[in-house]
Amino acid sequence: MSQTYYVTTPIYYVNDVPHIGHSYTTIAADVLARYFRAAGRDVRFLTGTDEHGIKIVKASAEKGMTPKELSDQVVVGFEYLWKDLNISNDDFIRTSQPRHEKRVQAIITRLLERDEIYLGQYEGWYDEGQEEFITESTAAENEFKSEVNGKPLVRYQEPTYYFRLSKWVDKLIEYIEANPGFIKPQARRNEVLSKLKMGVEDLSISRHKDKLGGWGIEMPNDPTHSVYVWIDALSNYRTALGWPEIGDEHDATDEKYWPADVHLIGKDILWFHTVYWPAILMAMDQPLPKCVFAHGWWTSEGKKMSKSLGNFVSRETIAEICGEYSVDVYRYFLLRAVTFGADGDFSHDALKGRYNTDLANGLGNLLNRTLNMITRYFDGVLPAACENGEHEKVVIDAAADLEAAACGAMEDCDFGLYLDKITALIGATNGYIEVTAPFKLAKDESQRERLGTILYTCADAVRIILNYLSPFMPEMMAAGLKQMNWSLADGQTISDAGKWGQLTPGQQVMQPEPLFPRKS
Ligand code: ME8
Repeated sequence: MSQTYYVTTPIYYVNDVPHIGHSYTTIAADVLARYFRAAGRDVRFLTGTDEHGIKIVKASAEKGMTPKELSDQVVVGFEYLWKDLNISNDDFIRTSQPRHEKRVQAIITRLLERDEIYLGQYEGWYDEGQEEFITESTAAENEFKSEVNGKPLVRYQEPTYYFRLSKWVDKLIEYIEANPGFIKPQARRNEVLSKLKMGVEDLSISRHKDKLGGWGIEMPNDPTHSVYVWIDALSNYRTALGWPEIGDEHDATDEKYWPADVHLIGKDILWFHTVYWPAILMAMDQPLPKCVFAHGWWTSEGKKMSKSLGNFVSRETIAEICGEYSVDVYRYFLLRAVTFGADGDFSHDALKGRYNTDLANGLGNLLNRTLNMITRYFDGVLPAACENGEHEKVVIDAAADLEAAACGAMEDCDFGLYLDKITALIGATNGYIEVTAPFKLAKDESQRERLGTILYTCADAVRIILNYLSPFMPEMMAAGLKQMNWSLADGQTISDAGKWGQLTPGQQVMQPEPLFPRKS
């Protein structure tokens, strides 16, 4: 049985349309899923939508729709976007699905049975945009406005069920300190630890049903209350795997994938994923996810994205970008432009610059030059490498370095390191062509063998580069590998294919068709 790999994205709210931020997390998850599938792991990749909560109720009322109608409409936008961006998710969970709703009730029942939930009275501030309770001191610090969207906080006063979160704080701190890889990047881990050490109150986990117009998951012990949307939403990572068992056809179907290898999230929802979710799992004696990775925030053209500023990168804008460059280039850009974990800015200029430097001048040029020279000097038949010397060693070492680093980089969600190793190999191979000057050797018949060695070396380096870039740019890399007339053998993993010397001399390659024409 192959080792499992379970990657998730946040489930996105349906009160707003999909945009670049959502696409970022989902593309990152897709790259991981594609990489680990190619590495021979048994992968589960989950995404979906978060459809309950006060903000969906309000957004639908503003549009004169029911929450269900709004969800059904917006979910289509997400599904289309994922299809357009070549997202290979194995499941798409909607929190309004019975498979999820019934299991959330089963989770609450377990917590009730363990006396982890009690009835109390809530009075305090609530950020309806974030669906988050805000303490008196934080509310005052932010002038009683949302830290995220600046809208006024709302005063809530109602009987509510509480989860005994405070009871788990010491265990959580202990766990986070003992498991340095649990929260990444490290700065986020430190942030959570210091906030936890300041003390945490019990968590209100129900809402009076009237407030939600009946939309939400009913508390199994009290029909007048609905489950707090974050408890409902976080549970999706387990309910989608058929846990807990409730006697339907989904029972335990995919439980082998738990614990998740990584929950990818944006930094805005770090606390929910690294405090509420693990505490709930601990309270049920369940294993915790291996890692929660919080990436940074995208602005657009130097400013926070907003529809009124005209810099909102919507699904339509993404479609335009993909039309001009290609889906693969968009995917590559998002993960190459900023270190995963840091904030980034999207701009058309940055995209064009990156495209021309990395793809047109770097990779595209290397592929074209290599295939052109094989076509011109050897009638498109790949020559053999005879003797490798010091110049070949530079390229072969860069390829070995990539092969050695790739899997670890992906385990760490370190797309930057992974792509740096690829860029280094592209640079080494382009540099190798400059130094060995095959176009000069081609004029000298006595240098045929040497010329063959050089072109074989370039071709194998290109093959390895295309192989390793496939999770990022699946379609364009497949087109490149087709030009090279090479494909993975049955059962061969991405790491097997990353080893040097797998092209067969005597094999015909195709005339190059530029994959990345330069943009002016
Ligand atoms: O928070 N830059 O849903 P949501 C980068 N339903 N990433 C961004 C972004 C930006 N400007 N804007 C959004 C929710 N994101 C909850 C999650 S999970 C159990 C429940 C991405 O629709 C990023 O991944 O507000 C962020 O965490 C997520 O969208 C928030 O999506």
